[in-house]
Amino acid sequence: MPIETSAETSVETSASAPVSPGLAPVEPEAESLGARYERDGYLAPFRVLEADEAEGHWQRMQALREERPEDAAAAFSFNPHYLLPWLYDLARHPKILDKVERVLGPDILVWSTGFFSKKPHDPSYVSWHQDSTYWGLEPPDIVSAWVAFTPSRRANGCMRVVPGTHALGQIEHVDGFADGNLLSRGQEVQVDVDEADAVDLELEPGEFSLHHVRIVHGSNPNPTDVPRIGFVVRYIATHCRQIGGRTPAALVRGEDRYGHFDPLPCPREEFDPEARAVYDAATPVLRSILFRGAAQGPRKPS
Ligand SMILES: O=C(O)CCC(=O)C(=O)O
Repeated sequence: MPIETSAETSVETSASAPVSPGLAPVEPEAESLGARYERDGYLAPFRVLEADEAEGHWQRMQALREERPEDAAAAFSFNPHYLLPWLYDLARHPKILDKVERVLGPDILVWSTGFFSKKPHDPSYVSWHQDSTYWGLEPPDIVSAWVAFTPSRRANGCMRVVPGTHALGQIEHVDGFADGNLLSRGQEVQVDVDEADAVDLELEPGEFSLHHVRIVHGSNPNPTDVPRIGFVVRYIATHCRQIGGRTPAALVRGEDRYGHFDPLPCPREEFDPEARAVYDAATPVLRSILFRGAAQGPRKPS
């Protein structure tokens, strides 16, 4: 049982943590974050971007949808960091990696990224699920960072987690493919989730949360005027293996002593041809892993 300290009861929310000149980072925080993550399966909130930087990213997304609608739709629906340097850079941002390192250790790869977007008055939702179900990765030393580009609150359908469920092991899921479900297969856990047990991970623009690959989580529709846009980065420890195919991953911290993944370089510019070639080769392999055994394939990007 972790010993409760003041560091454990107030998770640092910004880069403004007190730092004494000449002193190394305060190690007790590292221990307490690790213990809290081990117990709850999530950590939040932390800040990675200032609010205006997050707004800038959201505006660049909207501009790209105007300038290059097909490229943007494809990229925003699957692994945009392969094609957009500013999202690759966000995925390797030291402020996120400093927290990820606390829970995965020093050697970290980015395996994938994606968006979970809900427009104003959007009925889309995310069914209760565990990420580990179809990713074909083991062991489950995998954590996702959910970065808010817009406010993400209970009112507009923020992500919700059920603390402690990461310790239940892999739970059976059924694919629903329901309209409005943002998950690729509309998968849902086959256990009753008591809504009263769920915690809302409310975030302001530029903040992020971390969640374990096995935690049960989901989200409700957005009935408000405020869009809810989240950029998700899935981090794996370098010892993880991909079952069912060889895929790329970006080494973002430490050393890869295992070589289970092909290196993924940062694109030199938006949609640069070399990056696109890597994307076009990797995407069918990844989709075949994610849709293994499914009754239907991926929906078209919107
Ligand atoms: O954004 C959401 O509502 C769900 C996100 C999610 O399922 C994930 O990041 O794993």
